[in-house]
Amino acid sequence: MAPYTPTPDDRFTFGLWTVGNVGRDPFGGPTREPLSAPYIVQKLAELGVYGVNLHDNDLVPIDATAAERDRIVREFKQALSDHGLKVPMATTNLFGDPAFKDGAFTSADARVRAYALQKTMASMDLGAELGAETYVFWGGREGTEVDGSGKLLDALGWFRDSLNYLAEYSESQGYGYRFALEPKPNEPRGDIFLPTVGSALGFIATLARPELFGVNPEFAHETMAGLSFPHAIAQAIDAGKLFHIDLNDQKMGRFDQDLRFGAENPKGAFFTVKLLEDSGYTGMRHFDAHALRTEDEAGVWAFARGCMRTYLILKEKARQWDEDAEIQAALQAYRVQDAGVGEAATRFSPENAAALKAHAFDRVALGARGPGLEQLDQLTMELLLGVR
Ligand code: GLT
Ligand code: MN
Ligand code: MN
Repeated sequence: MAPYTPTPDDRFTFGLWTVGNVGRDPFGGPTREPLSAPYIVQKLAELGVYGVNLHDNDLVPIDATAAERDRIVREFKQALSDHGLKVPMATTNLFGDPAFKDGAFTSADARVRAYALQKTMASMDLGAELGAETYVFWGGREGTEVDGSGKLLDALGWFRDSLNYLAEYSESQGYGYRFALEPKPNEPRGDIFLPTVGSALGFIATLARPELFGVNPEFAHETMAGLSFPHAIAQAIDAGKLFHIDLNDQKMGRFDQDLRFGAENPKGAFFTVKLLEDSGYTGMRHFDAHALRTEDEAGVWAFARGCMRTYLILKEKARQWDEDAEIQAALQAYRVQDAGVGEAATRFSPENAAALKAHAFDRVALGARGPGLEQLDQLTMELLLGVR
């Protein structure tokens, strides 16, 4: 097989809404014809993808009758089994319909909050029927433009109550979902609740069943917040909470671009791949991105192939980085292992603390040491640029 050709073992996934994106934006209508779900399944399987994820309404229109729903789901399941594709993750569209214009779980209207619960339970039923194990909550409309509404604290409480309710529903149905909260700082709302990975992690600790919840960080969303994606996922990994990941790319300070993975910030993409691979992350590598609005259908499949090829190329680069003697020597020199104080700084005891307090450090020498980071970073750049 040609190098960098994906296979299902790579656990790459796309959403129906990603390759199915028709190129609509706030200033113009679609530039591409819609692709049917069974056709998307066939094309993704041909590309070596492992699975396809969906919102309820990516597959079943919001106003479908029960009979229409059953027919659509039957045809979709047939396509999945014909082409050997899985549905690892499902989620709810709680942002498209005007009913959710001022929030779903955090709407000030109790009827909307109840409807959001009802819609999500139906969508969880659908996801379970398709075999999904991860359930994502992206609260796109959960936010405000008008803080004069005074609902900031109430909204977090309503959000918590809804997530607690849905976790119990999942458990009572025996679905066994792991839930992943997806943060985003803004767009479509002026300010979205739980804007960053750190906010979501803090909120999870306040839920009734925190062990069922993790995060679904997205490269573009942390970047929109001016933050580092590798740092965000490192914190999620450290907390044991990286349940899912949305890979794409983004220029800082722009609208949500959802660019092809690695298209804008290959170095950030490299350290993202390296963290996932080094940490032993076993979840899906989901690409939540779409082809540029300029593209036709051929451009859509070039986009999808490109996301996966870039991941695999960077995975190979990460392996080279680990095996590069000069890089490893620079790393070793950077990390000074022995603090010269024996056990005193490794574990608290009154004796250790007394010994550490009595130790004489050469503060000036500590400050004078050059850690070699310029050279280390240049070596990384040269490796990424292909001259090592
Ligand atoms: C929407 C959003 C994404 C979320 C999807 C899941 S929907 O496309 O921009 O970041 O991951 O609800
Ligand atoms: Mn996005
Ligand atoms: Mn996303």
